Amino acid sequence: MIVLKLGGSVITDKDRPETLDGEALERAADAVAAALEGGVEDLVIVHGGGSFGHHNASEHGVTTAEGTRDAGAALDIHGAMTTLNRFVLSRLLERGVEAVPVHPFSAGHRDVEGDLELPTGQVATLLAEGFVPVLHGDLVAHAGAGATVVSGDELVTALARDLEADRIGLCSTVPGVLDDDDAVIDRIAAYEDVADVLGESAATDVTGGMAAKVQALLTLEAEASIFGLEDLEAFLAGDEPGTTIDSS
Ligand code: IP8
Repeated sequence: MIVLKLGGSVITDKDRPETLDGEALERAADAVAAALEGGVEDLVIVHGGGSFGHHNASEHGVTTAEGTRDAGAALDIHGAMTTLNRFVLSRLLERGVEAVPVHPFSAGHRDVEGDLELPTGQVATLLAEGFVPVLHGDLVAHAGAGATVVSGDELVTALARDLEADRIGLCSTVPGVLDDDDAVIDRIAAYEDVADVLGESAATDVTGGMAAKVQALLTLEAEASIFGLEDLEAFLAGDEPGTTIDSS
């Protein structure tokens, strides 16, 4: 099983609120459709927010830790993400991909510690029935805090762990994890390898910066790749483009 994250900044125009990067989204959808036609099975897609969701969340002061108990605010943020999800689904459907939505707001929650609980039975069953489940960064109920943001990266980690993914791909705006000279680092086996480039600690990096991504991916059994849109097809074909993160 492959978990593929399409970065929000890849598929939207980050500078303009609620604007797609239509060309990039179509390119990503083309690559997914081609891979499925070429025999790839069991693909779960997660997309981020980019210019959808983030500005709504910041207008309402909502983060992964700071919640809201205002239903209007919750609907505003969740609604922006479901709007983007519709666009992603429609580009996939147009290409014959059997893509269906799974909205984390209706499925998951955080406990009082902020730890994410995400049931995955529906995702596993959809996969077994031949669908391509498409999840997205969203809000989730958060014990003691109302509703808080769940990022696409957190969903990727939870899905990969629970469904025992074979491969994880993060399609990003950069071609991989970059070193001080902006060259792509080929392989990361331990955080110490990159601590001087990415910073010693990812503790303050809760919203999906590279340090947090790498640290989260290092905790997983499966090999993960971080790559740019130009390498999505290669990743889905089984190559290891960009940076490979493998702690095994
Ligand atoms: O772009 C963001 O998901 P991300 C979700 O993966 C919201 O961090 C609601 C801002």
